[in-house]
Amino acid sequence: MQIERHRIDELNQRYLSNHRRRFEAVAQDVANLDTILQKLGQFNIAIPSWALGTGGTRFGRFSGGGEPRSLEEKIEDVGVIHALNQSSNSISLHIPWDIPNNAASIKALAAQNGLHFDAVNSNTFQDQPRQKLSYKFGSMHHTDKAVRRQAIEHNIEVINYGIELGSKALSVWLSDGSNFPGQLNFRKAFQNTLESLQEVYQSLPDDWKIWIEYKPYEPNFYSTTIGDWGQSYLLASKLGAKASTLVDLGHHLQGTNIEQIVAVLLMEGKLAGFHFNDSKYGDDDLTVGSINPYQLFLIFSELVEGMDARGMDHATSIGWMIDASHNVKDPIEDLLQSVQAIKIAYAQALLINRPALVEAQISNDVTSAQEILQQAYRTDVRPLVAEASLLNGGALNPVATFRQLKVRENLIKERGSKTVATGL
Ligand code: PSV
Ligand code: MN
Repeated sequence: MQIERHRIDELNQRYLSNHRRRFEAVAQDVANLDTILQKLGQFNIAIPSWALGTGGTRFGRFSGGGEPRSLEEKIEDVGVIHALNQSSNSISLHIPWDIPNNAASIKALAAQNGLHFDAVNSNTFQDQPRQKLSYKFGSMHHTDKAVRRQAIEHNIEVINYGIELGSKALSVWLSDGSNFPGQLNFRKAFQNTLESLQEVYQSLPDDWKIWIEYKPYEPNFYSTTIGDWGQSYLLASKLGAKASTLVDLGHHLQGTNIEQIVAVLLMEGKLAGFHFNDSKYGDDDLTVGSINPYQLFLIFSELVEGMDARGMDHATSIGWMIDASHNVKDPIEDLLQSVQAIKIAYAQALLINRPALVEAQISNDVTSAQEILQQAYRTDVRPLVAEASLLNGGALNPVATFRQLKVRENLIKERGSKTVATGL
């Protein structure tokens, strides 16, 4: 299903006068309004191919109706999201959940929907039906060289799929770890991982990157071989310039100061990008901004400051992607909400009075520093985000428009009510 532009325009008319009033109210206090609207208009967040179906936990999965049954249908769903928000112009594939069997036609379909391919993701955390050796005790860190070889070859295969699609990065998350003290020699496990990644690194085309994701626990509950940003950073440093650290917001222990991690990685030129989601307890994969929007804002505050300090293009110099899924919402609505939350946090970060903040920091005026940050955070920037979407031909209110256009009802008619998308 493709949404025609004129249908979005028609629905925008309903919200227009209300929007204008709200927009004028906030715009009059924004000094660099045009720049902010332009930056918001250029900002895109990739959609993961595995988030388009209803997710699940190990206790169950409650599929919604009209879920995409193939990669083609997943691309169409991302096309719907992008038509509505004009901010999701790429899709990130997870192999082998979504193998592009005919790259040329998949690429053409994506282009028809205004999309390109973001990073490709490998999967050595599950055994596949025809796989020779098991990943039960890990993949790249495995004690058996043959298992490590299989994992290396899988990653090279994923790079090759990505080359055909025009991707420019391989994103690696390893579930390798241990469940009990004594199970693993940490040093050897790390060394094996490094050597395996080095082989993968050698297969990267010149203009490619490798992004290394970390996670403290799950599925292993005693140790994870790439458990935190330090371990990921160490690997990325040893690998070379094409390697950097990917931050998944859900991959931190409670209370971790993620914004500080982001600031340091950015300073070192080793921040690959993000997997956005939100969480209350662990890797909960909840809608971005649903639990702790202030943390998201603080992360964006560091991003804007750190990227500006290095002269980096906000929209394109690192990878922006959602990595979320859950049981109870329509996946497209969830993704629309997530993208909005990211753009809101970004807009608020752009509003921060930087010179005043620098002044407050230099003079150790802690009270003013907090006031300055919260002045931006407490500004209702939703009309700015809506205006940027409108200027790009998107919906003023993506979720409401999705509902008014009865997209899900149409997808159920087209695909049936008992479909299950691939993914976790
Ligand atoms: C692992 O929890 C993770 O964040 C990795 O990015 C995986 O590729 C993704 O989730 C799969 O759901
Ligand atoms: Mn992730």
